Amino acid sequence: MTSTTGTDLLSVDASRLLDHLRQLAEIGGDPAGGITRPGFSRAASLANDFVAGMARSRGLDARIDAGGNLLIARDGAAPARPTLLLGSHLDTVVNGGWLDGAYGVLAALESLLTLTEQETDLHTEVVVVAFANEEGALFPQPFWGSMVLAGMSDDLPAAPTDYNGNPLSAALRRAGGDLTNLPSAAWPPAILAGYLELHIEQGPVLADEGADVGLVDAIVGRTVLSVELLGVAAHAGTTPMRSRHDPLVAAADLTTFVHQLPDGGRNCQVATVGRLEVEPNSANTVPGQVRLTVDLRDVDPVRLNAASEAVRAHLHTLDRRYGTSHRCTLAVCSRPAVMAPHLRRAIAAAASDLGLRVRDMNSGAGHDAQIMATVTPSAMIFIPSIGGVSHVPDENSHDRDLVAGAQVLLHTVHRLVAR
Ligand code: HGY
Ligand code: MN
Ligand code: MN
Repeated sequence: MTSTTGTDLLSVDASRLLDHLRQLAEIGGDPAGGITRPGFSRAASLANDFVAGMARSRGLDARIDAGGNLLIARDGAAPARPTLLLGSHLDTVVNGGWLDGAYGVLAALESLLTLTEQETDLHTEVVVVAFANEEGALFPQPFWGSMVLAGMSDDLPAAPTDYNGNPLSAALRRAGGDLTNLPSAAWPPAILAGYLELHIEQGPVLADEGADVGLVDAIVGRTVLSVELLGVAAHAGTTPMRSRHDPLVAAADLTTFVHQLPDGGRNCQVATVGRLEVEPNSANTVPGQVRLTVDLRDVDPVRLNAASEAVRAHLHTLDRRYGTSHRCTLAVCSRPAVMAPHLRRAIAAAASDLGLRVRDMNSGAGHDAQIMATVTPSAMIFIPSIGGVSHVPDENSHDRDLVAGAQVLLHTVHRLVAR
């Protein structure tokens, strides 16, 4: 095998990357469409097993840490050596796409394989990470794995459960982790040389503008409020309209209020009611209780907080208007993150060497990179999403963009860690 001095000969194995992506997409296929591989589900463990098996078959080490993260390193990599982490996540939302997260993990693995096969001399170790439960689709603690690795496990619930009340402890043990030993999975910031995440844009900007690569400058902060609206269940036929306390009508009012919050950018950037559960959910019973989520996002923490306060104030208005009551808890609170300028410069230089058109942009989606940015310089590379869609079965990107993004990652890593 010849070693490479410059980056001109450096290239990912495009067919290997695309094959790996398509094989991984077979895991968690959902008859209702797309991929359903929620964090800590059996499908998510099968995805970890697939990627770990592939890495081991090519001579790399692969292990699961106490938080359930998959870590892949060169054989015998010194754990105490400064390390550049590359990664993303393998879990998905329900009926999600084949690239959200998976692309970043497999492209990171492709970088590590290429550098190893070409015997590139590295002054800094490179480790690939597939973070556990980034989405929070079953266990509603998104960014679980990156928070554990970043040493933030104290900010996670002590006894987390899934949406059905099942404890995480058993599911995490099945996934190879250990809820009683999370601190052992934290990396000392001193050995972290940085974190890079390659990801699909999940929006329309790059495709609309004909850019090849998105250079992320900031990632939005995200607040998710878990809301319960409490009314009085009653017979749908015999209960007069004037005496009803219907939480579903209040929920409809709240959903419209949330939808209008962004109001052309005056408040937070985007606001969404994405989950709604009605009880008893019976055609001939006035609902007694509604549970819903309010997802608010903005790059400015002040605007994000103002939007959250506006929702809380409106809940009291609903109580008076509909004779209902409410409970509101903070389910997710991730801070906005600014990406590291020196890593962004390395990405821009790599993309320029490859003759690719780069576009600076914010990320409207949340990512593990915003958690990692709290402990080490972090940066993200986006590629175009066809039709700008994601978190749906139609999520897709062109092969040429999938390969180009992986090349940018590889060349960026080479610039940062090769002697
Ligand atoms: O919700 C998000 O923005 C990310 O996909 N977890
Ligand atoms: Mn996602
Ligand atoms: Mn993602």
